[in-house]
Amino acid sequence: MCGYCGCTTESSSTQRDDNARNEAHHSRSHTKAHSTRTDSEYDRSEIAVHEHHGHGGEQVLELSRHVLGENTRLAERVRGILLAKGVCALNLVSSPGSGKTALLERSARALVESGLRVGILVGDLATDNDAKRLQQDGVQVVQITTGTVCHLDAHMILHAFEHIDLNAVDVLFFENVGNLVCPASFDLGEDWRVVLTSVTEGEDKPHKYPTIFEGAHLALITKTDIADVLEVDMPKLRGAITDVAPGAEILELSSRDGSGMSDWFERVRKAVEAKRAVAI
Ligand SMILES: Nc1nc2c(ncn2[C@@H]2O[C@H](COP(=O)(O)OP(=O)(O)OP(=O)(O)O)[C@@H](O)[C@H]2O)c(=O)[nH]1
Ligand SMILES: [Mg+2]
Ligand SMILES: [Zn+2]
Ligand SMILES: [Zn+2]
Repeated sequence: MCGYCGCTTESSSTQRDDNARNEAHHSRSHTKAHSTRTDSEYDRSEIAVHEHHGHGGEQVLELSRHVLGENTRLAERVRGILLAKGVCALNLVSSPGSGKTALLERSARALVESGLRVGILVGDLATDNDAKRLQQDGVQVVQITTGTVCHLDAHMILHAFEHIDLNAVDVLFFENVGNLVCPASFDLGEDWRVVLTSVTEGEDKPHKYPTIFEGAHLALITKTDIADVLEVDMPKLRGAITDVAPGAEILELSSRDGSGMSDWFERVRKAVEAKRAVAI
């Protein structure tokens, strides 16, 4: 029996075994979430279909899904554990290659130097490349290999808690699977969702993938060191983010040359202090 999530999956001493088990375990959850509304675990799911015509007269179908039920219940459990431990959790979401791991490599070093204890749960379909990159003194890293699942869910987070000492963590980062779609639907019990969009991706991404931006507390425009050479229209990109996420603060930064990083560290420290103030 898993101590954190209460499921009957047997605990395993190796991350490799745990990953294999999670792959099977969570592939099933994911298939359920995406395949049927009548499954008992997801019977509170809703799929809303809205049909209208675009500017060119084309037919547009908008499908939106709010997956409640099991993930929401487990995300509340994550939230409760983090509150009891006084751990601040930040969920980093973006498309593949936007610079999540590079940001965490640099951030972890600086945050540890400033006296914070850092944990990172990193999700990828395959390989532990990111976990290896993130390994450094004072940082606990757990790789979650998701197999065919293109997002992290709360159940995976609870299992990862079996491999990390939360009593020795002040700030816990979830590096989500690189994907601008599903991670938006899966609450991980985090305090903040942080969405990254790099200057290489184009100014239209917030309009094309609004859901992931809408729920974000903070939007980071990454790789600003190469913005000029790409002739990025920064006001247009910032405007697109504000259109879909008027409440999100926007920071511009580069993990390569370090510009904008001190503002980001300040936000992280503020989030940690806010969590400590409400911890039980
Ligand atoms: N020029 C520049 N390159 C960067 C910056 N941050 C990351 N990169 C590069 O962008 C590529 C992808 O960076 P990652 O940090 O691996 O991106 P990621 O979001 O973790 O990718 P996935 O985990 O695969 O989703 C790497 O080649 C990085 O060196 C930056 O600030 N400036
Ligand atoms: Mg990465
Ligand atoms: Zn479980
Ligand atoms: Zn998915």
